[in-house]
Amino acid sequence: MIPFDAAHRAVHYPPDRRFRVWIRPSFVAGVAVLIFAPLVFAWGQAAIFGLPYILPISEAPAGPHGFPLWICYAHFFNFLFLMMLVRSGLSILMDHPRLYFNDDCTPGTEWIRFTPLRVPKDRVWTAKDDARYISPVFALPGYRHTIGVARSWHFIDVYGFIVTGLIFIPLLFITGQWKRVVPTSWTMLPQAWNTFVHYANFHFPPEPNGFYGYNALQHLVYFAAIFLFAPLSIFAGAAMSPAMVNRFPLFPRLFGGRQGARSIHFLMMLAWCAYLIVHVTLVALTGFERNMNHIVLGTDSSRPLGMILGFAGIAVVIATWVVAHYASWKFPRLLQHIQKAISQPIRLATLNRFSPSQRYTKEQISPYFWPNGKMPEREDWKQLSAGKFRDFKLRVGGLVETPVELSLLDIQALGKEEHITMHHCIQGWSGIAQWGGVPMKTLVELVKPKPSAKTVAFFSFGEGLYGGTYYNTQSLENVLKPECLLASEMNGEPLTEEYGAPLRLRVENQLGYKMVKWIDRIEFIESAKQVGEGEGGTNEDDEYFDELPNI
Ligand SMILES: Nc1nc2c(c(=O)[nH]1)N[C@H]1C(S)=C(S)[C@@H](COP(=O)(O)O)O[C@H]1N2
Ligand SMILES: [Mo]
Repeated sequence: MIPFDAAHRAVHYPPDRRFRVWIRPSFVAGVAVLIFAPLVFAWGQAAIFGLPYILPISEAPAGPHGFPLWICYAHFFNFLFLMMLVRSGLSILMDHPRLYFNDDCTPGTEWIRFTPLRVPKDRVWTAKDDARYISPVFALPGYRHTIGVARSWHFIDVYGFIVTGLIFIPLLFITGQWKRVVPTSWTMLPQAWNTFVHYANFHFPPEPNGFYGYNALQHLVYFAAIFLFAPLSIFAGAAMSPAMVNRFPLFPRLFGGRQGARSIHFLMMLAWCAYLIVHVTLVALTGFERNMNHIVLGTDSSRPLGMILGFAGIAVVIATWVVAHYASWKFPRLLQHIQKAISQPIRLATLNRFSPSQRYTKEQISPYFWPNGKMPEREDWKQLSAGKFRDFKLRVGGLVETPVELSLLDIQALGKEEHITMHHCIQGWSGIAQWGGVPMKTLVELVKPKPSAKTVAFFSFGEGLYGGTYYNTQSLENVLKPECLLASEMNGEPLTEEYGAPLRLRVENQLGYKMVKWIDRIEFIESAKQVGEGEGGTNEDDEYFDELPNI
């Protein structure tokens, strides 16, 4: 259970809960043109030539028609999962309430922000400071900085959504039902336009019985939802994964980069919501009872049963939001473990095998890099920092043949590599920087882990969000991959206090919270279960983050 004590209230239920949306004016203008241009054409055409003729749709039950039960079930589960995805997605969004089309996420370059705040320039303003509150009426679990739990829901539901699709789409093609939603002739395009001209002029075109066929516009819109919105949403989501971006840097470029993918993922959410509103309105206006019998019961009658069961289905979906809200606060650990039980095996078999290999240039280095985490308050760190870390000794021990204590000079003598890489914070922002330091592989070879050592734990001078030493763990296998550095430099300069002096971890196929800043000591251990609450790190213990965040 998440205790709602003063510390948690300050994070999740802050005094400042204002909600503001700002959109860049040029973006508003662009969208207005995109919406109004077709409307103006449709009004002009109707005014000059009258409403266009629409080919009648055959009512004869030739070819695939009707709604088999698998379509009715797929329809219900899509609705259930999509609503959960939207609601948990909103919680995730509010943890970094700004969207960009540029990978550096410099404040002021966003095209939309959901915060009334401007980033102050006269003091450190971390990404966590920037997180905003959202009401649990709209988001799952809502409140502020609940991204760990929100991600558990988002992933559990996306597996549900994908499985529904993996059953639905093959069945469409096996049963011939695909002909009802895939355009089969070019004449459908002008017919769809003609139908649009009718709607745009507030005139209902002749309505075919949906049991046998849809009008051309409806046909195309269903096609778009299944074969365009769904894959685009899923692939734009995957293009935000650090493991994907670091192994296949070209993939996110399909979406205009890592932040482009995030923006498109959000715009797809808006597209789903717009679709839902128009779809439900038209279902209601074109013979509600009959339409509900089609999709709920799979029959073509006009009795009220389908409508009643349909409302019951909607009530069930709303009930899942209430249950999910309750579960989020009462059983966050269980949710985290369910998510892990599904995700971890999949990620170990897929994303985790990729070795990072990024190619960014000096010109791509971000002019701004969001800081995150709580600056250490420990006296020894402050004194070490005052002495430029000349007296600092990194202790490396645990299950190793040769425990060592290394000064920064000793570490420098081990060699240096530099990589320009993209950082991904779980909250959503990214940034490109050049990191310099000794490869973790060199350190591992120096200390010679014993065969039982499978995990490396990094302990910080700093504290976690709710206090206690900040730590995180990595599998030994992962720190041996290329690009994993014990970094002492950022953009060619020694690490500053803010960015993790004297040492920080860089492990590019994972999210930012796995990269401990202000490293005090390193310990080789058997399993992450031996440290803290055993979930993999401070954020995993206290904020319900994933232990293996390749996404
Ligand atoms: N010690 C410590 N390390 C930490 C954190 C922290 O809170 N404490 N935050 C992590 C998170 S969430 C991120 S995104 C990165 C941020 O690194 P940056 O400040 O260089 O952007 O540091 C990670 N390392
Ligand atoms: Mo982060």
